[in-house]
Amino acid sequence: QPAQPTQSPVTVLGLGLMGTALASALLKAGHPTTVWNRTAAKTGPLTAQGATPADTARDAVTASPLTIVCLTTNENVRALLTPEAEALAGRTVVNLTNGTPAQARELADWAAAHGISYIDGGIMAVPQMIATPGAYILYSGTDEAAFATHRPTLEALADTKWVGKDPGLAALYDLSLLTGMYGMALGVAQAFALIGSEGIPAREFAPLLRDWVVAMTDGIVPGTAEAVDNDQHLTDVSNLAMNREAFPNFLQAYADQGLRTEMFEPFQGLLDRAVDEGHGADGLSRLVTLLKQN
Ligand code: FVH
Repeated sequence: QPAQPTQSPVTVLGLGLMGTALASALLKAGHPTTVWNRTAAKTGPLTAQGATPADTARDAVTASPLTIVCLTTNENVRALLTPEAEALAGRTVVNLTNGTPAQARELADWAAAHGISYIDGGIMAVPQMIATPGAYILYSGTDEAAFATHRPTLEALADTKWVGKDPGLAALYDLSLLTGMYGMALGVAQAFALIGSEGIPAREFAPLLRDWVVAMTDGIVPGTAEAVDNDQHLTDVSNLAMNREAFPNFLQAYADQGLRTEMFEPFQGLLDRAVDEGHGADGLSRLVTLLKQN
């Protein structure tokens, strides 16, 4: 019987909902996994799955060539890793904590100054999706060779998408994708509130709303991309002047139906500015340029 290839050891720092899902996936894929969490009790379920709990973060990072860290914020990551710089030298840190491009670049500079390979990541999944089809994680960092070395391990978590050597890129892609999600979620919330103001059950309205949002997304995303890349925003479909005149009806209807208008008031302001600045004949893609600060 041929011997099974030995899986590479990994350390996971931070065992919140996401860190626990990551460590569990690594264990299921056969990786010797060392775990550490500020609140030690959270190591229990993973220890039962075969993980090795470490008493200190230092013990944890020295147990493996690769440390995956997933805390609440990058401020916490910085505070946790700073005293461990020497122990991490010559090893790789993959930081899957949500953060900004600037934070990722700062952590990468700190790591480079201490001989640590730093890869930043953005998880495009909720914990329940880890190690299931459809989940993926964005990665970027100056040391692409370190990513190549650890890619087989990282594949145990989710599909890997390398987005470039600038450490800030994974966060940029992550926040941009989540921005699209939040925009959609806000619209969906207002739509359910509006339809529900007349007692129509959300469940009854949901199929209509879902199909509408999917169809609009299929049209708007590629159409906006074309317009932005060609810097050509004129439209014969639905221009900003028309939208500016129509949108007060929406705000009025929200108020008439007993709803708050705070979420969509800024949109009226943006439409007003677009038309006032001479873009009335353009489509909604023009808003992309108007969102830039001068
Ligand atoms: N959960 C999700 O759906 C999203 C999916 C996309 C990625 N996000 C980001 O992942 C990071 C962690 O999220 P999480 O869901 O695991 O968060 P929590 O369950 O709240 O766990 C937080 C862990 O962070 C530890 N921690 C907090 N502060 C410190 C600190 N100063 N020093 C050391 N560890 C710290 C905390 O430890 P404890 O409270 O248990 O002691 C947890 O292990 C996050 O960036 C999401 O945006 C998740």
